[in-house]
Amino acid sequence: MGLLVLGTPLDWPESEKFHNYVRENGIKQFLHMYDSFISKKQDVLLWGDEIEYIVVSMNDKEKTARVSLRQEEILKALGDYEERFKHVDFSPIYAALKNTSCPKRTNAMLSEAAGNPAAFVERLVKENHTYSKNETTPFRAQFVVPTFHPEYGRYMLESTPGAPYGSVLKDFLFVEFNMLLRRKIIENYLLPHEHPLTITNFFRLGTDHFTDPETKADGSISRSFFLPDDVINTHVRFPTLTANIRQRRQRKVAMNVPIFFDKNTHKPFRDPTIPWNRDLYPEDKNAKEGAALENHIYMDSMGFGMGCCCLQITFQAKNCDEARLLYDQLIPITPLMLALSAGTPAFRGYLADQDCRWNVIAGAVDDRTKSEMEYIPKSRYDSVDMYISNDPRNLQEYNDIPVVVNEGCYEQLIKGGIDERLSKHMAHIFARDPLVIFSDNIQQDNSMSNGHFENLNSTNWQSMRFKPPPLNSSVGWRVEFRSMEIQFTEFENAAYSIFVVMLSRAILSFNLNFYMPISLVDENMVAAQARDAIHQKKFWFRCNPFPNAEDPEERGRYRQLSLDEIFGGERTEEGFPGLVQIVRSYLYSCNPDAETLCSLDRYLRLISQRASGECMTAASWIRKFITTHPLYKQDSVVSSEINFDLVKRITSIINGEHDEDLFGNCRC
Ligand code: GSH
Repeated sequence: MGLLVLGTPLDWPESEKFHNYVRENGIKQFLHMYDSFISKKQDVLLWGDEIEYIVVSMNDKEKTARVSLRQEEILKALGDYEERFKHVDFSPIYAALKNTSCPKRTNAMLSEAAGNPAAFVERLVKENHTYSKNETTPFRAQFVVPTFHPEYGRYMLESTPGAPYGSVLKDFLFVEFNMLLRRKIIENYLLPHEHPLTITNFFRLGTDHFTDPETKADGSISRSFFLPDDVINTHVRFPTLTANIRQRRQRKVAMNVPIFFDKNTHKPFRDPTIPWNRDLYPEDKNAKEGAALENHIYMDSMGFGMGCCCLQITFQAKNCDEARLLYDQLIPITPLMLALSAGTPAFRGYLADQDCRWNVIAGAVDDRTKSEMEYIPKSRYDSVDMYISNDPRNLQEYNDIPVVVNEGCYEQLIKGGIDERLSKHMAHIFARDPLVIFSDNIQQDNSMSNGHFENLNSTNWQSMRFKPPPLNSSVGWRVEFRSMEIQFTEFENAAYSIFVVMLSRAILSFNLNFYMPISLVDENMVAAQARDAIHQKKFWFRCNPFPNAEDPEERGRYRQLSLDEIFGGERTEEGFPGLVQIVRSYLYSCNPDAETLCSLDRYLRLISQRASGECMTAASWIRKFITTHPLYKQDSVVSSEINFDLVKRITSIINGEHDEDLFGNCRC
């Protein structure tokens, strides 16, 4: 989540008058950025993660778990914290942690450090903890306190490390600590009954009594049957996005996730919780007129999607060309990591017959009108439509799905000297309308501002995002990897992040080629979301990504493999060695010391074991918890009691309790 602009947003009919103006000037801003930065070379490889949380309020007496709507207060306190401690050198904390192998002690130390890092460091120094900055903390963020940001849901928080991680292997050792420190800092500002959970969605979002404080679903912004407007972040950007998507679309958003049919689920399933006859807003008739499907869980508001949490990684590349190549090479990896991180088997209090959030968010911000749906194939939140690198390995035949562009913008880009592929990509992003325009921010100096450009780039939420350098900063060309679902623990979130980062390094240093027709990547995106995709689905994959693949026989060889084969290898002589093995080779090529190797090995083992099914994905684990709960009636319903016990159990796991199903022997 970038900086939030203050001001007055235009309502939809008013904002429509400025769409072309915003687009034209957005392109001018892009051209200015491009010209200013294209020759900027040799940035260092940096990266960072973003973690999203759902704050849950527990009531042990009533046995309820609800989402807590205290985002503003919590963020205000976290902002004060950042201000107060921004000059504290955190390196002694990381150094002390590195010498602690016991997770319980790590937890206790981090809780203490999070409360008052200055006092904690003082104590460490007094107790004469020796540490050498150079040896123990290559992580660049010595003096940077983690940062916290708002997100769509008023029960959500987001955190980032505070400064990017560098390219040395040793930095990886600080990732998990940094993530844990962030959670501990948040915990300091919560009430005793609140917990910051890293779960992809709240299992009973949009059911009865699911918020604390209690609210009613009758708001005019989303006009949802189920989600009160009070669950939307109150910053004007978010209600405006919500209302404008609905208005542009000329009806409410509609997501229908197939219900998981269990023994006692009524067949056909016609959801008894839908207030079919409500007559509060004109959109109330949408459901009856076909928006709500039989045998599905129907959702009708942006919050069901953007109220989900994910794990995102942003990389800074050396230069624009490298960013474009990395963007392309990671596109085929996005569905694989989505499947491996699956964590969303329940929506609105029902078990679903799918495991991921992806298509729900896609539907939640789908602003296309009925007629546009006939010629614009995807929502503005969806998988990438085209590769953008000028690398000779990016063959035209791989770009085999329609890419809708704004012709005017395309011409403007070409005239501005941008090559065909990048022009097409940007004109594709600019084919959408700007969703929120602030009246006081229309006039911008295109050489000083990138507001109009960002307006569109940041509301095209695709599985990868290409980000030019912002003006007036030292930040370079970046790409964002956006498909992963958030995991319960720092151990897992560190493992998934580090795996993707190491894979990106392996891609660049071994010059790997994962290109394949983008239509097949899209097929994989569908497969990734299936229930138990690990065991049930196969994924298109280029099995010889190595540079010797010039031979025409090798070219274009993609086959369907299981995730176990893709990550763990095909286990035949000629077969694909597996992504984990490729990452291991990269790791060894960096000559790691034993400590680094041992630490990173835990992460690689988790990735392998998740892909093989030895360890469960969060989605399978949650599903098993629900279906084996003594109060579960085999009717697909996640009752309030089951939800409470589930949240309790996840909280204990986050706090260090071992779970064989999730971690096998990896989290030690
Ligand atoms: N939580 C989302 C997911 O699970 O994929 C990702 C976060 C996201 O896209 N947030 C929206 C946004 O616009 C909030 S409406 N973020 C700012 C951005 O993408 O630049």
